[in-house]
Amino acid sequence: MSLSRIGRIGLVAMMIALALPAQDSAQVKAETEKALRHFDDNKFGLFIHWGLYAIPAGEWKGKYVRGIGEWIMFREKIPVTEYEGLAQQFNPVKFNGEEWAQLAKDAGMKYMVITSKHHDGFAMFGSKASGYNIVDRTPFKRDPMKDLSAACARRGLDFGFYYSQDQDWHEAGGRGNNWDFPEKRDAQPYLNNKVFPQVKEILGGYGKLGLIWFDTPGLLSIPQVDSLRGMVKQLQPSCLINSRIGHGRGDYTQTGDNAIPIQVYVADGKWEVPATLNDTWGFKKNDQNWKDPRDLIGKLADIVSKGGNYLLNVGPTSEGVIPKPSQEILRTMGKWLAVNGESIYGTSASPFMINGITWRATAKPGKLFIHILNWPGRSLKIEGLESKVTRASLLAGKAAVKFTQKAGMLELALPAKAPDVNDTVVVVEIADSQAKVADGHRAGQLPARLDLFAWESRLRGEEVRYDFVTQSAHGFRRFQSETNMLYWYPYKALEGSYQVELTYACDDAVAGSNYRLFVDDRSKPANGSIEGVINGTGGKFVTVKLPGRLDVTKQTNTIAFQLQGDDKSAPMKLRKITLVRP
Ligand code: JFZ
Repeated sequence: MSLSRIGRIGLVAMMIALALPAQDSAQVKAETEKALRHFDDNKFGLFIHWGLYAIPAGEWKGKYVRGIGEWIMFREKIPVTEYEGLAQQFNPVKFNGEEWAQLAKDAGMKYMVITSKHHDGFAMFGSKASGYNIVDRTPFKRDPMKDLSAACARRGLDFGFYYSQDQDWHEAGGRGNNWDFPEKRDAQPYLNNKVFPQVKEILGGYGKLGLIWFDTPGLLSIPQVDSLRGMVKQLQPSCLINSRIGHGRGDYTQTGDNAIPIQVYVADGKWEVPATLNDTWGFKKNDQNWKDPRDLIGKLADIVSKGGNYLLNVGPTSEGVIPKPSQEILRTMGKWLAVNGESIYGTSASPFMINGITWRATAKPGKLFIHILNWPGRSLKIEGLESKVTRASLLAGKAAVKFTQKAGMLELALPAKAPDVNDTVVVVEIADSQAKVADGHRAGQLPARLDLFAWESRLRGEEVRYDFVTQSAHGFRRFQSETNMLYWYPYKALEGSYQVELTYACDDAVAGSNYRLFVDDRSKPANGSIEGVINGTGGKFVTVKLPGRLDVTKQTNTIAFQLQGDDKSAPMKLRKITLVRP
């Protein structure tokens, strides 16, 4: 992985510049690179957020609490002494590690990551370093992580732990709890007495760990983070560390939650998208906003075509049950993967730039897998392929697909209807080991007009919905503390100044709200924004040119769309924005 080597050289240069002691040995480097290749082949994993927050499950003192369930202690400023009481009620009698591991296996997942300690500070494993743990404080009295890690090992699933290293609302030295503890904190005693010993415990007691998933790096210093990294690599050199350890000390990158880069993204090494099946990580009893398996299968193909892994989350109940809808969704994905896995596992990213939502490509030597996500009818045209195609066939059932190829245009003859509405994969065999793609079509380049569809965005907010029939999102509600919106993530792919077009539909009766399309975050309109009024379209989809320009830089994290002022036009249907190079 040459590109991650670039990252590593940068890291080493930085370490030398700062004269830091912790530097990976040759052995650690070699083991890490091998583990990264293995991790890259895995593509698909199960994330599990499980903790005391599954008891309140999104409700506190009879009141519904908006937002992600595992943050309830923070949102409600629940005193440590009161939150601690939850431990006495935590009794997951229905927990069965074999069943959880088997679900991951049935879903076609290759690895599992579970919360050993989330921001609430409660250890979900037997810890000697802190009495605030599942064995010592709950009626359950057992360490479920022992069962789970063994069940994963038996099935050949890589096992990893999430560990919140900086935020810990249970400790004065941890970050985040300013309702029980003074604002000023000293992190070092907390690190020495809790974090370092617990990280040793999770590395020592559960067999070989595929990875450690740190989170929300905040105010830990570079030397503190280096100690943490050094400790992990000393105990298990092949254990991967994610980027949320902070200060660029990870082995691979996390995108934001549910955040998918809009183009092929391989410049900064391996990455992973952590994502939810509904709108929470930890269990919330009222959250039934489940994603459609078709959406998730498409997102898996999309992410893999761009070079990433997909880490999909479930939030088990306090009884130890993974919600039924989550199980059903994952098993549906597993059925698709059982037939089409060859087009996902062990593949490399698309050699083509991403343009539209009709198809994506993944690759193996001598082969392209064309994932058809939105059925184009009897013909699919793929522009820019210069390698000679020798054969094309459906991956499911192996039936041959007729094709023609002339002047850099491959045309596949397809059935009128999608054989698999989730993602029909066509295997295109080529005469070259690596596909040759013409200038203007290659990954890393952009078309003159770039459509950013609602399907490719992150739907932010509990009321936003996507509709496959109209290929649009709606439900742009506004609340006092938050606003529903769509986010697109450029990940360095999009530098430029663009004219923008908006494709949407709005019934006249609900027209009139103001909209805002902007880059970066809500608070600073740094790179400017485009604002205007949502006019009625008689319910029909129209494309309108917006005034002004949108400037996107390498540092731009997000492009976002939201309503402003009132949300009368919330039911409007937004299909896409188009960035046009002037
Ligand atoms: C963090 C946690 O706070 C959350 O509870 C959950 O565990 C999630 C997986 O990770 O939340 C984040 C962290 C980083 C970003 C967004 C949410 N980010 O970088 O966009």
